[in-house]
Amino acid sequence: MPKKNQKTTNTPTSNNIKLEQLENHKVDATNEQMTTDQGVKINDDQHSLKAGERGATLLEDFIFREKITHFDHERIPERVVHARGSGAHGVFKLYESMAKYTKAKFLNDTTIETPVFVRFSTVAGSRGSTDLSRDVRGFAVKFYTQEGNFDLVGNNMPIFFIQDAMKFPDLVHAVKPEPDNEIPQAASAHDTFWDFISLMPESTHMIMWLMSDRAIPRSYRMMEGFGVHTFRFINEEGKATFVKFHWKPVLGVHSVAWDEAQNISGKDPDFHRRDLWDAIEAGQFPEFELGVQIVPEEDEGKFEFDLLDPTKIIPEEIVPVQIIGKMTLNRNPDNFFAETEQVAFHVGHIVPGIDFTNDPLMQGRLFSYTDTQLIRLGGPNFHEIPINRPVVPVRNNQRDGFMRQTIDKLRTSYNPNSLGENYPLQVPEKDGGFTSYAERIDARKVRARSKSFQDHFSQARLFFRSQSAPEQAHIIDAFSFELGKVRDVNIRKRMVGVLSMVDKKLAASVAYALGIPVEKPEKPINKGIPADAGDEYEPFKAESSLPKSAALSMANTVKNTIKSRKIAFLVADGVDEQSVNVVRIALENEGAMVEIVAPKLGAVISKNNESIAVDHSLLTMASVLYDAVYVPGGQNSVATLAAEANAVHFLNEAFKHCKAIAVDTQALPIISATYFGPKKMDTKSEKLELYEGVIVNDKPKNLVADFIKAIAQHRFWEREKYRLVPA
Ligand code: HDE
Repeated sequence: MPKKNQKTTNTPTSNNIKLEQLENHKVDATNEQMTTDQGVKINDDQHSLKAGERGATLLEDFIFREKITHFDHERIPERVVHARGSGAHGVFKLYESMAKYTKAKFLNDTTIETPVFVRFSTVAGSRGSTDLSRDVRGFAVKFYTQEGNFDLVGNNMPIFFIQDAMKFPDLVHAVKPEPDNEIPQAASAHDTFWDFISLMPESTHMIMWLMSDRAIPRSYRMMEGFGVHTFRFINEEGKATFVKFHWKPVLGVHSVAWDEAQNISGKDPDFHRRDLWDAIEAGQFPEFELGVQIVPEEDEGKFEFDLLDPTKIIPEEIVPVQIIGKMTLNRNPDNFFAETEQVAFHVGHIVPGIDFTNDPLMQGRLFSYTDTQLIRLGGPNFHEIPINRPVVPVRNNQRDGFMRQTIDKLRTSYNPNSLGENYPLQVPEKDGGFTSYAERIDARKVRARSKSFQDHFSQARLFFRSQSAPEQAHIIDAFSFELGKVRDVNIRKRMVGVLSMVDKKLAASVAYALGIPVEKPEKPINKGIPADAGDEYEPFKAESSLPKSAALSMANTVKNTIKSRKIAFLVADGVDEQSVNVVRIALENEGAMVEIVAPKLGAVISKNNESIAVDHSLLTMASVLYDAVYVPGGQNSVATLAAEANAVHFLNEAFKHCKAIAVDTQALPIISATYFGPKKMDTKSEKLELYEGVIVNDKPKNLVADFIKAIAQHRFWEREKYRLVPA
């Protein structure tokens, strides 16, 4: 395991065949001389060539021209969606063979370690936008399998806004900054987005997820991933089975509070990117288990929703998620542009044993991804960019095009041919040649949508009702915030009308916050379907037969670990080093990361004259960048902190965001200085539980167990009801 602060990028590539392949493309200028792109050694990189010291620059200066020209062309277009992302290398290991369902080799053999490259992203913001916007997160995984690349290009939400790819440009135009003033950046809280959404009731289920805390993850390492569409597995006998893919983070699914998200966006807009990078550098490798929901083909019609409808989940209570393997991200990229920016995912990159379905969203995606890479990466040879290359040979008759790297030696670039003995040869199915699933189709060409796609509210309702009380409150707040930013009152009203189809309490609470009445949803509520419904059309009111699904609430997630959680220790001169060390060691033993935060940088001198290095000053860090905070004892330290506005604010904010707070009993004066601290306290009692997750103890050893338990809980949302802190 690499030591803290040691770049994993320097660690050996071990037996990861993709990393070995990438090694061939890497250069390191250490101990090397500077040259031009043509390999000519450069003598002066400081001055352009001039006609005299004070004269004009000469056109013949090929060194200057080359440098500036290259610089002028450094930028490529950012992705039209998912522009901001962060990548990591890793491996995927199968727990149990899926041979019964799929012939994909990487899902058959538990001894194979498949290299992967993952890119997590936000959707709406541009490349330089904040990580913490309320948004869907992309979760794209490229498996470099022995049968070619398989890309699972998913999101952290299991459904999507629209049912037909035809509407994707409309959706994206609506959510992107408005066209006249390019406002707002990376935010859905504006008129055009809600205008569109309020007219597209098929988006209601997705909107519930987007307004939930899932849209503001604590970390890329703590969110689920979903393939969204129903795919097909195909086994050796050619039998097809429907499959939905899930990624489950080993650390559980956790998020931040909305107020916190907005603060993080200012204090550290790279929060998720940094968190992913730092965790990997510290050897706290992010892990995600791969799960599948398997549905026999014969059961396609057995559900109260259509398996091809990407606005629906298959509730886990109906078809359990079977965990089949684990992905571990264990290496940061060496070069952001070469790897994270140039990686090109495509839902159409599949391998034998996996196939598509007729989900109309998926079908549209099959066109879009190559098309977008052609412009973004500049031509048809983007598969030759090192990060995109399969780890198996690529041989075909595709030729030429911008930036072709391969030097094809054969005279023939067509098939059939006799001059080149017909090479490269087609491969029979039994030897691994890809064949498409021979789905029977007998249909008319129509522009239409199946009636089985018309229930837009039952799963939105299922989602809302499956949430814990605090999660429901957050959803109400999120709608109130977003629609509160909408200026057109008709859009607000229309949206509240849509919400009334989901849940009366939800609609009434949002309407109250907006100061408007709940009105019947407008007719026709959906401009998209059905086109010929006319005045007769009433929104379809279906009820899910499942009242609740536990898997939908983050309240039920993994809460048994504090691994990789960041804990701030607030200290000043005179701190009791015992009180620091005991707690620090205990937390670090559990895998947490402790940082010493003090009024100024350098070191603090403890009660017994020990020097304790300070990681950050209060000026540069804020509680929103930590999971929990601890104030050790030591009278002078505590007195300094209690008089330090930034320290008191730090605690107030941590309290407001419902985080675990622990204080040595000696540190109670600083609690008294906060909004949530009682003004008078009985410090004689050994253990005080002030509020949920606020732990006071005069013995560091005793404090530790409660503190660890509290951090593992992630948040004490119950505390929000006090509405104490104006911070
Ligand atoms: Fe994408 N999507 N998408 N998308 N998508 C892109 O491809 C598109 C959809 C997703 O980290 C683009 O290379 C259409 C669903 C991820 O590089 C583009 C439709 C899901 C990423 C594109 C969808 C996704 C993209 C932009 C509706 C979850 C980032 C840049 C039919 C299952 C991949 C690019 C990365 C990126 C098109 C809907 C996931 C334009 C037309 C549903 C994670 O091709």
